[in-house]
Amino acid sequence: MSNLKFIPYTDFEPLKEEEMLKRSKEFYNKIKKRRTIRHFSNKEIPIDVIKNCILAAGTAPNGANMQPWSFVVITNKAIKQEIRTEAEKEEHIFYSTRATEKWLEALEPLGTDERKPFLEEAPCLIAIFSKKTDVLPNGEKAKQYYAQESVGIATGFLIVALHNAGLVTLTHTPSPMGFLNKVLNRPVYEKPFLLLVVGYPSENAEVPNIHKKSLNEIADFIE
Ligand code: IYR
Repeated sequence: MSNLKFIPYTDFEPLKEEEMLKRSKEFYNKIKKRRTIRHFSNKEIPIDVIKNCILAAGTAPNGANMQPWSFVVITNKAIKQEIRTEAEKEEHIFYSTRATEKWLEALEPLGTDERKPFLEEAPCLIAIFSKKTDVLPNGEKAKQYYAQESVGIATGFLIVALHNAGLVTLTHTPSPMGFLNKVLNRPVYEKPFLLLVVGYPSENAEVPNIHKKSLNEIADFIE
């Protein structure tokens, strides 16, 4: 690495409009095949694929380049079991008391409930933590900027990278997720952001018959 404060950006690849159109369409056609999966096979994942996808996530734009994230990859059976037990405790309270009638109604098409067998069945869990502050190598504390936004963007990158690598994911958000600090032995300044379940769909995996909004519904063009 050079010591220059700024270096020329030479990685930009100019494209013809036709090619831009083609690539944007191809990408949309690929990403629209991504589905949140709740039925996983127990087939193991090559760990190097996960490592590459996390490297891709780590390229996300973020506040003051502080990269306020930690990705904890769990393939250990006993830890996955412990996470399932703790998540199901929270989910039981969520589904029986915390969630409003309206919220449960909104979840109905997804068919979710308090049972989370995929936390044990899937080969890999990635717990994503957002750092409110970080500890520098000299032991000093450093405030992080836009940590939630940054980690959200990095998580998006990760989900896309995993989809592109031929894997499926479930963005799981047991709430509250404080148990992840305990189970995974993470410092208090790391806040659990979400738990990504990663693997392959089981043979008979099904997905809810739901649809994405049209362009008109999600975008306005002001010229
Ligand atoms: N965390 C619960 C409930 C849940 C909430 C939303 I918003 C979802 O899109 C899906 C589930 C669960 O995982 O079951």
